[in-house]
Amino acid sequence: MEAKKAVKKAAKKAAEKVAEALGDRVPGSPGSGTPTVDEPTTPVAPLPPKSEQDAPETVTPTGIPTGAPKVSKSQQGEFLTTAQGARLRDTDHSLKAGPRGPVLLQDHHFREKMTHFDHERIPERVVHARGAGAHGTFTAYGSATEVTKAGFLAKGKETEVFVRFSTVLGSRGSADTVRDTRGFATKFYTDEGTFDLVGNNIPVFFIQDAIKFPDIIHAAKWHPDREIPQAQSAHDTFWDFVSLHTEAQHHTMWNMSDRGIPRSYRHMEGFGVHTFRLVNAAGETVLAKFHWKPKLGVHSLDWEEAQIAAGVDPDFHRRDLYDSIEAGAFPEWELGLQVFPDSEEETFAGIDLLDATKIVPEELAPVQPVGKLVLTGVPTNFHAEVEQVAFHLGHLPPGIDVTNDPLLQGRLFSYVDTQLTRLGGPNYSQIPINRPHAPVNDMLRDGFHQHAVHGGVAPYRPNSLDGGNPFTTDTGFLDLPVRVAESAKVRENPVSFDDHYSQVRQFWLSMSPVEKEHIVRAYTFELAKCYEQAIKERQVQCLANIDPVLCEQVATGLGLPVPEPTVPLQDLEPSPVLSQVGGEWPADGRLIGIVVDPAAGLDGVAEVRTAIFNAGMVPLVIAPHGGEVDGVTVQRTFATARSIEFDAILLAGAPAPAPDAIPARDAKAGAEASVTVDPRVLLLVEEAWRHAKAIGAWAGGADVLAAAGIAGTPGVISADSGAAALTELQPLLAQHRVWPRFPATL
Ligand code: HDD
Repeated sequence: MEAKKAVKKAAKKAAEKVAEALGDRVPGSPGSGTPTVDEPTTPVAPLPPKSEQDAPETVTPTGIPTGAPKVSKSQQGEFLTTAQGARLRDTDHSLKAGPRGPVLLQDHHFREKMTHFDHERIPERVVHARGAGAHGTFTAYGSATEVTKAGFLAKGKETEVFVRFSTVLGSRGSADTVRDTRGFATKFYTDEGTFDLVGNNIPVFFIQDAIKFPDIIHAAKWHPDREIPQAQSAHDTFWDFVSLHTEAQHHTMWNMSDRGIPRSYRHMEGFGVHTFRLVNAAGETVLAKFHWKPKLGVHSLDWEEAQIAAGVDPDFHRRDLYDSIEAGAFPEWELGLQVFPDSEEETFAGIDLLDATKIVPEELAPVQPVGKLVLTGVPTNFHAEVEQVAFHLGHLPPGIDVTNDPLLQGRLFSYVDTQLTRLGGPNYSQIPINRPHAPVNDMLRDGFHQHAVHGGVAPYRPNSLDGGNPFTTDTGFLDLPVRVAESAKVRENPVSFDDHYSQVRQFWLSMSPVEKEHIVRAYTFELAKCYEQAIKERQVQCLANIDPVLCEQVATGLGLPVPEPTVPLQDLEPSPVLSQVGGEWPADGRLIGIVVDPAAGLDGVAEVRTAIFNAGMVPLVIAPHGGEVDGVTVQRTFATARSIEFDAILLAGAPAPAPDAIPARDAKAGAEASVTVDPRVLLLVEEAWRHAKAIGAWAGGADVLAAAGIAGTPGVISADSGAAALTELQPLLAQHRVWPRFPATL
């Protein structure tokens, strides 16, 4: 009893001492500089968890329960805590020996906060570091069941997916619109295990054998001495490699075409590239290539537009993806298959199906649609989902198997291997975004970042201690018993891999004149950025082996002689489907800028905005200042708007130069101009015109067309009202660009 009293007395004395030391700095007391809420001395029940804070494995971002057990939960509730859940009084001041310090080592909250921050970053992907991802659903048409037993391709079956798009060469923070190949990787969380289709927007690859992957990437990425250029192929080492290693010429031609600068991820095709082997329920096999066909068609940026975007909005593609999903213009693709007989030679129409530098033209083997992908959910947390997602070509469900394509075979090693460094160990498939939606019952144990609490004592087979569990099953994944050719071990390619030029020429011959013009300009630009004369000359020799006109044009641009071809030119039948020009596609989610002149009033602007919304597009009002104009909300000002953001421009007025147009360039006055227009509006219109975008005007807007000197040119509309201008504009948008405006001389 006495002892208890003494303890109480000592505790009281200690408390008085603390109070005396703290004085008016008692947290929560007036003037203490710390929050005045009662918490945590008067605890209040934490708020119920917010639904979006549920563990990602239980509910997908589109709100569909995955049925997985609730094993982890992200942060929730009202009160700030330590990582251990202890509530905190203060997170703004270090614990110091008096207000002027020094800081005490014992400040465990400081150390926890800082240590965690210091380790927030993980290594970026060695390739495809820059990317964006989204959630969605794949719905199968059932048309593939004849050739594959994969359950997710059965009629009407819906499967959750996560897609990550990327560039290849740049670092995580690099610009989206650089000239490069784009990654198109899809994770299907199927009931029979995850299927990863890890493709690109280009159907061929630089190399035929994976052992050369480090070489092409070393050549294409920055120079090792100064780590420049960033996210560019326009430099010596890239062109050194592709001109010496001519199997790369086909992929390079695609890169130099408009496919290398997509308008957005929504406007890209995707290709599984390799040939896969499919097996149906009867055990019959076929060879097949996977294709993604965008609902909105394949469209590209203009090269100048891409360059401006890289500075003005480096996140152009990422923003487009997320904005379109949030606007309800859900990106959509059809998955299609090109199917070939599973012959012993593994060729089709003379094309070696194991050569990843070759396509099979769609005119020879049509792409048959087997399902639809719709992206509907943006990530909740970029790091947790987009950064940590890990794809692997070996993630295959029953019904889909690999072939002996030597590029594919090497990839089967690389993707798991790279995650060990990037995601810190072998348990990355337990990270929420990577967790299969099929039940998992493996015998993999322990390792860094092990999250599972495995029961049982016998993670081995056979066992008699865990009731023999788990069992194998005959319905599981079957490695197809494909015959392996009898041969000596060699480091050699088949002879059929030797043709490096015929399909490159076929691509060139399949392009429209304007696309050919763009290809010439791209090669000329990129090679002109090289310093080494020998490299330029060697690549020009490669162009001579593709086409004399292409070679002559580029050589002239570089000031080089035109060489003779060193291989016979082969004229394969052109494949018109490779061209982007000539079709019509939906304009869903396209951005229409509307320039207004507050001084002249906003006649017809509200009406045209509604009409744009109703057409499934997004209107953005551009005015001299922010806020509202005549009750209409302004989304962009003359200071923030740049032409690259808009797919078309409508002009509702001719705003005079505003005071903030400084540093003022002289407002340009066209020959017929009767008014002086704000120079930024003129720049906007001039760029839109140069990039072959549709431009419409009504009321005072027609004066801008006159001031820019573009009235009456193709794709420039002058109408009586905004609604009439929009009606004339829509067919132009369906064709993506006003093609006749590009000077095409080829
Ligand atoms: Fe690869 C990432 C696509 C050949 C090695 N690759 C990666 C990504 C895509 C592709 C889209 C990004 C995945 C993501 O978003 O996380 N890669 C391809 C295509 C190829 C190809 C379509 C040829 C047809 N790749 C290829 C080869 C190798 C690799 C030949 C090596 C043998 N790729 C990798 C990698 C990466 C990768 C190093 C880096 C990050 C990652 O895997 O997860 O393992």
